[in-house]
Amino acid sequence: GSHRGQLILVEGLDRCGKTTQTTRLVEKLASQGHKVELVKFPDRSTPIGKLINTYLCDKAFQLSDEAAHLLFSANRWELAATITETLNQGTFVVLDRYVYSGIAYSAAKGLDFDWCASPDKGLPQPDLVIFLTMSTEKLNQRSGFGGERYEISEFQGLVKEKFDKFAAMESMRSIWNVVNVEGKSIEQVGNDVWGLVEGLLQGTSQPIHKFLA
Ligand code: Z5A
Repeated sequence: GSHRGQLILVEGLDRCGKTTQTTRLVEKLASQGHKVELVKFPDRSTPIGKLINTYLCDKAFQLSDEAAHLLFSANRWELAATITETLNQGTFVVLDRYVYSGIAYSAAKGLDFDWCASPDKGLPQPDLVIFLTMSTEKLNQRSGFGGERYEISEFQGLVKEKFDKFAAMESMRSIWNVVNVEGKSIEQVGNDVWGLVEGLLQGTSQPIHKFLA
């Protein structure tokens, strides 16, 4: 059969460079003549995305952690059919955050990990996950926060722990790749990312896998 595009996800802790790297990757793929689209989650332009944007920006807008979690997942389901169609047309899709962020942040707030994973079950599973990481100590320096630093660092540590659960999962083993960005320039991280993507450029005849299904 004909080849579909690959679903490539860049995940990671806050301010590790996900947006910088997904933007660069899409530009590089396009400049080499590949059809490619960038999808950033949360996508704040959709009906549910607009609610998420209000939740993230307006502290007066209160939502339970559970309700917020379900909105982030619903935001991915809003775009799932479009992503699938795009891949099937032979176009690559590069994702900036996805299900792993959704589960890691909510579980770090104290929600049950499996409960968090269940609304995302069945979403298109990435063919490649590139997880950008660095020590929470260095991350803290990049974020430039003052008095709240300790709390933020503690939460980031919890988020990191939850992300690490995926790295250990059998179903993720073949797709999960860690890139340590500590002390590396944007170009150096870009080279590491390209090294992982380079082997996938012909697309694939594999069906799109479903997350945790
Ligand atoms: N969230 C959730 O709870 N559930 C979900 O399901 C999803 C998300 C999808 C907003 O996400 C919040 O939503 C987020 C998770 C939660 N909560 N927090 N915090 P978002 O993706 O919209 O967040 P963001 O603020 O746009 O992304 P980010 O993580 O803060 O940044 P980034 O994309 O990883 O990094 P960047 O913008 O590319 O770079 C950050 C800065 O570092 C920037 O000034 C760069 O120029 C600089 N940078 C980048 N690379 C380097 C290197 N190599 N060296 C030095 N400096 C660098």
